[in-house]
Amino acid sequence: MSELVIYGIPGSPFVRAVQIAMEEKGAPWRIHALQPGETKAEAHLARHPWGRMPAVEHDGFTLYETQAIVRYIDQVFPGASLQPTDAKSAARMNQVIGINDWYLFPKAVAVIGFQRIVGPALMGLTPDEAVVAAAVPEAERCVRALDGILGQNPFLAGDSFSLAEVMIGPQMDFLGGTREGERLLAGSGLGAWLERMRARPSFEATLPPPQFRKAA
Ligand SMILES: N[C@@H](CCC(=O)N[C@@H](CS)C(=O)NCC(=O)O)C(=O)O
Repeated sequence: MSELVIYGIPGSPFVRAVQIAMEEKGAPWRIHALQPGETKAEAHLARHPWGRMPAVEHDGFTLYETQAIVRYIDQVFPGASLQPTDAKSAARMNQVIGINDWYLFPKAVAVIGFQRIVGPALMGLTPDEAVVAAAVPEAERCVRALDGILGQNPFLAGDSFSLAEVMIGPQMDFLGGTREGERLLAGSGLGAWLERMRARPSFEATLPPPQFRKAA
């Protein structure tokens, strides 16, 4: 089985989603690590016109956009399926992936995570407290909505681990490394779910570098 090459900066939640999907499948992968400025360099723009990460290469096939990548991984590699077959659970999984891509990442994790973790760690920036405070209501809405979707189920789409966990897990882990995320998750079902995800071998095998795990 040929390995999947993942282009990105280790520690990025979207890059980690791909790593987690591969670990869950028990399939071979390696990171082609990019330096922070490199996502906008010509070589990477040829892989990803928006200069984002991850982009992947498998058997000469190239792909970007994380949800397309993890769906491809699930189809191509053997192992337990990461997508439910019944319509309602599949719809729930897709709903959660939509929440991730439209609300959780762009409006909450990207803002709070940059201010608290990425900016200070990579650029020596001091968090702008007003920017963080403005993003907290959206983070709270996301945590509340996902907590409601989880309900009493063990996983976001119901009974089994799915691409909903693959996509949301690394984002929540990243957010949970900030004081705002920690506070929002404390005592919630989603917080307990995150602890269970953190204990999975696929999450343990893909831990971000220490400076991206917790805000200073
Ligand atoms: N829609 C894209 C979003 C990917 C994305 O925004 N990745 C972030 C890192 S978590 C990124 O590339 N940031 C670098 C940048 O914006 O320059 C996907 O699903 O892959």
